[in-house]
Amino acid sequence: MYNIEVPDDELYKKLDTPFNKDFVKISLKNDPTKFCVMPQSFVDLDLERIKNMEIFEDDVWVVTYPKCGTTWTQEMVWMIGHNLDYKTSLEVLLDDRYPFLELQGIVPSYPKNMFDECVNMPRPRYIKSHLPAFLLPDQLWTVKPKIVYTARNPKDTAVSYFHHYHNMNGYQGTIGDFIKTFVNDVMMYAPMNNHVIDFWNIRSQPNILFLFYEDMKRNLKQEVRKVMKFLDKDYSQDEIDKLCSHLSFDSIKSNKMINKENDIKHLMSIAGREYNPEKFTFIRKGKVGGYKQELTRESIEMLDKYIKKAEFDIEYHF
Ligand code: PPS
Repeated sequence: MYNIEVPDDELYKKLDTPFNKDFVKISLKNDPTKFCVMPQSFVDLDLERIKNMEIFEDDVWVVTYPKCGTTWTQEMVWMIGHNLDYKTSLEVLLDDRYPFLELQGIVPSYPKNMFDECVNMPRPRYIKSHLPAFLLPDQLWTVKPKIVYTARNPKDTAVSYFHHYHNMNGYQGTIGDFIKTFVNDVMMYAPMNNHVIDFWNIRSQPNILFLFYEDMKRNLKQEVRKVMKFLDKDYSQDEIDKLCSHLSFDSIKSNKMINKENDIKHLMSIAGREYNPEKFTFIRKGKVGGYKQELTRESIEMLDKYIKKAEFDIEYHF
């Protein structure tokens, strides 16, 4: 079903970090345009078991390309799906309420078997993944549980991904080099364009809700209402206002159940580095258009070309 290719390209090697290395290009044998770059450990651990995973119609998935507002979307969807259960939300880590399916495949030293965690969750299961559509479980497309997909403009996504890679994964290269790997589709989870297109093309199916990070920034209440409708929930205006405060940038940033502080500390200690919240926090800037302050003209042009290359009818709001 798949071709697993070990790419002979210097750019891939630049991305090796203590957490993710030995990247391979996984493609569909009968359609090589469907490909994704992942570490070999993902192939060894997760590829087959995820493909064959049993899906239930009451699952609620959040799927995104990395750094598109996954965590924010997860908390919004979880709260709306759980009758605004603040008590549990404030007591249980989001990563335990909404586990990350392929985390062990991409970080093999991660102490939990995340696949088993997801499989064995009490139903309805809430599951996060960054995998592209063609690597997700086959049964997703027949059982059709609810899937919320969030997209973000690739320029802010790439910058956010750089900071993640630099601070959490130990990437030593420059931001300019990172953008090169991003637009050349050799980044982990690349290509971003195809990732988004595959969900954009099925966005009108009733079990898919396609959101934009930028819309959440501009009018969170409106996006909350979309999710309520999608999950058949009804809350009062006051409840929606309270939820939007809970989901605000400052609130998420200071919420230890959501801001991944412990995970970052753990990952950085494995890499022999010290966590310093003055330098990096997972909930970092939370801006639309923040790339303008961080990228050179050359990198912006590269990303503009990359977006154009996709030739889809999505208009990103920068
Ligand atoms: S990951 O690692 O892929 O799961 O990361 P992900 O959660 O997708 O993306 C992290 C970025 O989302 C921003 N974020 C927010 N922005 C605005 N408002 C709220 N409430 C919020 N919560 C998370 C976070 O700051 C990261 O973006 P950057 O640009 O790096 O700040």
